[in-house]
Amino acid sequence: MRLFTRYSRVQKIPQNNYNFSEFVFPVIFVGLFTCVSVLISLWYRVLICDLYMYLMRRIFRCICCIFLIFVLFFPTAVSCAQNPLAARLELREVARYPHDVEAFTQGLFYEAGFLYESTGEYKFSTLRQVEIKTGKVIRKVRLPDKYFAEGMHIIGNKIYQLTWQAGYCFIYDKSTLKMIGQFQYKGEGWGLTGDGKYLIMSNGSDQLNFIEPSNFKSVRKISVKDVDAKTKKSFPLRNLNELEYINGEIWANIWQSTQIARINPVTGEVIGRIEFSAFVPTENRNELSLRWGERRSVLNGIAFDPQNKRIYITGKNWKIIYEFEIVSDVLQK
Ligand SMILES: [Ca+2]
Repeated sequence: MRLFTRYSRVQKIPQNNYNFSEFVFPVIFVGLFTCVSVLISLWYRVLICDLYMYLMRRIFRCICCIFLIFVLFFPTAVSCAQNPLAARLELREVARYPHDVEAFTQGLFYEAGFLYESTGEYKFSTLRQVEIKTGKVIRKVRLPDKYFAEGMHIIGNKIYQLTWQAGYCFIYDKSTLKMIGQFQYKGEGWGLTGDGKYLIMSNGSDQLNFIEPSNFKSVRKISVKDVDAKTKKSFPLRNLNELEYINGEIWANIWQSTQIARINPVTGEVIGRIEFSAFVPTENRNELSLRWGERRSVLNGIAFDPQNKRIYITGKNWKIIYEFEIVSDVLQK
């Protein structure tokens, strides 16, 4: 049963708007033709009769009009034509489930009808298995007070859980939630997902690190880049937080924003953004962290059920987990 009918459409990003070389040569050609026409008309103005001059004026005006129309409208037409993928994604909210408001969500993962969640903050960090429809915590382990848990991901029977600044990735046995190992890394840990072969980790910058799960060694890194809608210039997209690998794309929460970026895992280019501002619970909209003076209860948490093509979205201390179905989509390409 469809409980709600809100739609979340992909925000159209004018990246790769047009290939400059595709229209620069026609523009140069028309421009040169116009200049030559002007020179000819000036030459005849001096030497030739008035009738010919009259015809040349008419031709010149027509060429100017064509030139202006070409310059003004051609880039726009190409922009619409070359960005069909982002425009095609459409999500529909199909259900809302309760979410523990004490859960400072840092990682979310779907498997076999359950959600696995990593919650952060010192003294309150946990790893938990959650029943989706009731929000009931089935199993939970607490981390020592000195650790601030971050993103998590499951490969086989192993659960990988990052810590923020401690530099540890803890490994748990999924069937018992007992810690069975750990890796150390440099820098901060934020979000974690996997592409089926490697773990993919964010650290709050624009970098995504692909990591071999057996030894936690870095295999490669990508820099995530978006394009400014006004200036058309590329810029690094920083503050990448919770992650999810969804049918060949990396989806990333952008910290302190209400948007999720869809990222090409090979090039790091942002394919599109999804705006979730309409789904932020009222009580979480302006809540500021007393500790950091910034928005605290932000959108953070993406999980994907590949069998049913469902996406679960929540935020830090939100009381709701949203379930979306993919209505029309490039994910099923
Ligand atoms: Ca996730």
